[in-house]
Amino acid sequence: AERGRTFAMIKPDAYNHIGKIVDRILEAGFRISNIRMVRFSTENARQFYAEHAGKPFYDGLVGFMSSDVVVGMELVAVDAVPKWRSLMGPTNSNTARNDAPTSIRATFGTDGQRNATHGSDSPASANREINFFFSIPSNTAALNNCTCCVIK
Ligand code: YYY
Ligand code: MG
Repeated sequence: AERGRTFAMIKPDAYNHIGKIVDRILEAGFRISNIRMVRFSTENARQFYAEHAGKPFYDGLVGFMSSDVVVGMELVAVDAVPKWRSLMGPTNSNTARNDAPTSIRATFGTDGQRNATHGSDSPASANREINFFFSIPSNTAALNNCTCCVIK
């Protein structure tokens, strides 16, 4: 088996669980080789999920993904792509609670849209997603303007 990389992202609904999710990633033996917080514009979200354009859930997904900040990570491990997808669990968090009750999506997600994390589906997707994510221009104003949490 060879070491490879994948792209992981903590979605807006899991903002309050960033630390716990990063802990699970490290405890599972991944190396975090890059990490960044970004607020997706609508256009960023449309591009990131371009493969789903035209599907009934696309507009809702784009709105959700641009509703608050995300944390993207480049993860390195042996068989990184399937290893991270297995740690996340099934796409729908309700399915995850039945089929993989200790998974990240079972623990921190809500439903078929608000499912806490993203993971690449292949090494080619990982390359594309890492290049895309770490090339988004920084916008610190957007990071400070979150509407769903209160700065104490
Ligand atoms: O790769 P993964 O995230 O597990 O699922 P995809 O089929 O690629 O869908 C991407 C994303 O879209 C999913 O994480 C939630 C959302 N979504 C949705 O809102 N409703 C669906 N019926 C299917 C997917
Ligand atoms: Mg996918």
